[in-house]
Amino acid sequence: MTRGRFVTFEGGEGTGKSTQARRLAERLRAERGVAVVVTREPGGSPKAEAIRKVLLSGRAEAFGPTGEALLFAAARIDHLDVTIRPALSRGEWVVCDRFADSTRAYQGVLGSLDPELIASLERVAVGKTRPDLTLVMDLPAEIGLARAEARRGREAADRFEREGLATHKALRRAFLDIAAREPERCAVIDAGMSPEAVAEAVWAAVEARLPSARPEPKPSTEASS
Ligand code: Z5A
Repeated sequence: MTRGRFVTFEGGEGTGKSTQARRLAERLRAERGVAVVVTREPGGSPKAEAIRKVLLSGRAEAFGPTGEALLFAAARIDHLDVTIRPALSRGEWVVCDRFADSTRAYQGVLGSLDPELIASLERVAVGKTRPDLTLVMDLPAEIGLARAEARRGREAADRFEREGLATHKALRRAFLDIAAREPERCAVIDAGMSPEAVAEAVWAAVEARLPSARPEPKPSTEASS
């Protein structure tokens, strides 16, 4: 059986990753007829969801930036083992809301972690299961934060949402840097358009980078004279 495709959404807060991950999955099912697993990080498996709670509550901050990065990696190992690799082996597509680029960006920016340490953790946690396509959702940090705040309502901000505007601007740059370094894997999407227009841009990137397997043209049955 052919391995499925692995697509990740990355970018700052409130850039529409969850919205677009859901929309892409629906369109893949409808237009390509493929089975799709929609998942997220941190989380995506029971043990990783438990780690997510600790990370977003801010309780893991006491371990310092390296400790937090190790917890993200531990969650990722379980998520890959339990959810992502089995789905890909079944020939399904996996659409994941955040993945290893978020560790590069967030732990790189927030903890000033050595990129070599982050790369080593990525090698250990991710191994060969790299995304086939990463959609980097790009939006001015002010707009993303305003969207996230409006959606949150009266709920308290989590450990990462509490970071200031300067940090969120640095995160935007970090994601754009990743896309510039790996243009064959990453497509930058203007996330400032309407949800419908963003969905079209996402679909165009998927069609261009991961075209559906077209059937071989049938050999002509006409006798050649
Ligand atoms: N983190 C990390 O540090 N290291 C790691 O390795 C990983 C993660 C994997 C997870 O938070 C946090 O963990 C994350 C980084 C850190 N921190 N932050 N901040 P999360 O999963 O809870 O949150 P998030 O990933 O940042 O997602 P989000 O804030 O929920 O935003 P989103 O998924 O990008 O957007 P959305 O939920 O689709 O949309 C947000 C709102 O905007 C919503 O009301 C939508 O209806 C609206 N929206 C969406 N699209 C549009 C458009 N096009 N126009 C107008 N309004 C829109």
